[in-house]
Amino acid sequence: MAKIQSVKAREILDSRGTPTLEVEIETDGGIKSRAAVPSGASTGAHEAIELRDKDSKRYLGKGVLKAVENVRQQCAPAVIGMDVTDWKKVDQTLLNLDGTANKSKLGANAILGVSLAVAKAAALTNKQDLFQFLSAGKATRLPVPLMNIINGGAHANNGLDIQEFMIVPTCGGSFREALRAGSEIFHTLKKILDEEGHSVAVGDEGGFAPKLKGNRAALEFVMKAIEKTGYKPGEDVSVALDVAATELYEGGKYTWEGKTISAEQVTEIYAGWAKDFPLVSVEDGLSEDDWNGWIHLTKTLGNKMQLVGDDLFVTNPKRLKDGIDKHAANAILIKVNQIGSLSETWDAIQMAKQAHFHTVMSHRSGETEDVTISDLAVAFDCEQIKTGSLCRGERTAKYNQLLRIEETLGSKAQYWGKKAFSN
Ligand code: 2PG
Ligand code: MG
Repeated sequence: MAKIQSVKAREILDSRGTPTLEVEIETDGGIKSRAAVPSGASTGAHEAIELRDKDSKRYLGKGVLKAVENVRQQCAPAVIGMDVTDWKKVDQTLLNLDGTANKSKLGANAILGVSLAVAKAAALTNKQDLFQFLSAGKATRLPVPLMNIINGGAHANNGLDIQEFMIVPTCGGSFREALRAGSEIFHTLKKILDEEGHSVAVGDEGGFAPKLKGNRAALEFVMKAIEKTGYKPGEDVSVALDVAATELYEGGKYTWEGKTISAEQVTEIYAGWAKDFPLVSVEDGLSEDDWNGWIHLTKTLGNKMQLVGDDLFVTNPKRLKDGIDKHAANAILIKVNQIGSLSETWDAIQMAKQAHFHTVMSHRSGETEDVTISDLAVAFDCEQIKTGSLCRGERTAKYNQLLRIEETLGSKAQYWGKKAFSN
């Protein structure tokens, strides 16, 4: 048993230069841990509340000093003295303290910072890595990375409707080799874009953000890069999208490359692309409250590809249950700050697994150097992880942590590979 002795919080900057919150825990055994909270741009309406100061005199209203104060004044006194290894009980204490359905009292950022720092302190107390502690030493599988090499939507200003064009290296038999494939393709893409006179500046998640003719053109560039690097599309490396379609939705319709179209028409576009490209996964292909559209999409394409609910589910077991019951989507994106505690993240993953939904651990577009999600992906046996492109330190930090985990596992390590997409 190790007791929580102190809980500190501070305002730091995320990868966009916007404030976010960091929490530090110290136990009576002298263990210290630290966790930072990520932040989204294309946030779903049903996410837990990220508390911001709205004081226009500081950080354009985006300061998080209120959340910092909530950790210091409310969370700290409630959890000091508790057993740090009983992280679920600590989480429950925080949830009770907040008492709201969407964490609007303390802020999901305040609660999550404490929740993650406690889990890390617990692992250190047990002299284990976080992934080992959370899986009771059982975790052995490394997730397939969905690597976002062309950025659009809310993450770039290049006019592309679709937010993320991702490569999916299932080849190589290990995470390390899959990462190499991703990096090589990323560099080839840079060369091709440059040769054709396009910008190779990057967006928020480290993918290139060229001004292209449209979504199909972006997919064609990705395909060219895969082939030119020497990988077989569909065999070694596939393609995935995060459409973030909530951002395109208004009045029951979708604005798509200047036209207004229905959910059925959007579904037809994906069906067409699935014929032309090795498209294995589409995330948020439709908007967060377009349940009828999602049901149609899942009926039409659900047996051909992975359909991931991000804004649709917001890592919330209640919304996920609706999706499972309605046969909407067949996979869930997992973002710790959408729900705001580690325990509830775990609950969402368990529910997804029982329903045979695939799970994709995910970063946010606003990240920090904190690499907790890499450990969570392995600990909770998520088939896939989405953590950006092959540049920008806050993205590569997560890949580098997965390399360390794979090395720690040694001969026990397995790579999810193609199985990550099978039923
Ligand atoms: C998403 C994420 C992460 P954001 O939509 O999946 O890629 O973006 O954090 O801006 O919501
Ligand atoms: Mg998304």
